Formats: sequence, structure tokens, C-alpha cells
Amino acid sequence: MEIVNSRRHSYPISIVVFSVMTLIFAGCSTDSAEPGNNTGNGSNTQPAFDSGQINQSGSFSYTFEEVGTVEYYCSIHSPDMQGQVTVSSDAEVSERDTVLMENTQFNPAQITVAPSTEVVWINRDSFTHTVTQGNPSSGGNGGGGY
Ligand SMILES: [Cu+2]
Repeated sequence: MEIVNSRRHSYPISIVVFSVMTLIFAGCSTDSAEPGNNTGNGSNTQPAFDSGQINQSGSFSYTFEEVGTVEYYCSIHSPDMQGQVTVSSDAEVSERDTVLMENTQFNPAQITVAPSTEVVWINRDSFTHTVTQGNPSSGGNGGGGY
């Protein structure tokens, strides 16, 4: 009887360990489920974003955490519709910055923000746009954008 009891005592320990592991995994999946936070591939510090289709009066927002320059474009109207966000610690700190999508242009096409600034794109056109990270001509050598 005592032997059976001591074996039973080992079960709660493994249950506790399993519960802790479950909590750790649950915490991870909660973090990565944040909107706008796509797959975190280890090579890029800045996770890629893609708004998908934004209809008239629709909007999309993304918070830029890392210092650097991020290019983006509209996958429907590229290469005419491109923009750039520069994240600099010298920039004036602001909670939020806004870029309009109007006349098939990002306006302003280039903004500079401080780290952890949320950028909101608003579609003022009567047709659909996207905000897609990258450059429509990526695959080129990246020299001279004009
Ligand atoms: Cu567009």
C-alpha cells in the first residue's frame, strides 16, 4: 500500500510541470495574436505588415517599434503608389501619425516618426487600396528609387 501511495505522489508533480508549460505556451500565443503582428521570422527585426484591402473610409494602423526605414506600397496601384516611414529616435515623440490615401497617392508619402509611434492610414478614395510592406520592384538592386 505504501509503495502505491508514493507512486501516486509523483503524479501531482508532473501535472504542475505540465501546467507551467501550458501557461508559458499560452502566453506566447497571446503575444503573437496581436493585430498587425505577423509571423516573427528571426532574420528581420521589423515584422512585415500587409493591411489587405482597405475600402473607402477604411483605415489600417501599424506601430513602428524599431529604428530604420520601412518602405511600403499599394499592391493594387504600384508602382505609382508608394510610401516610406522612417523611424528615428531623433524624431519628435508623438503617439500617432496619420497618412491619407487620396488620389491614388500616400499623403504624405514620406514621414519620420519616433520609435513606438502608431501610424494610421485612412483611405479617402472611393476605391480600394492596400498598405503592404516592401517595394514593388524588390528583386531589383535597391538602387535609386526614381
Ligand atoms: Cu491603391
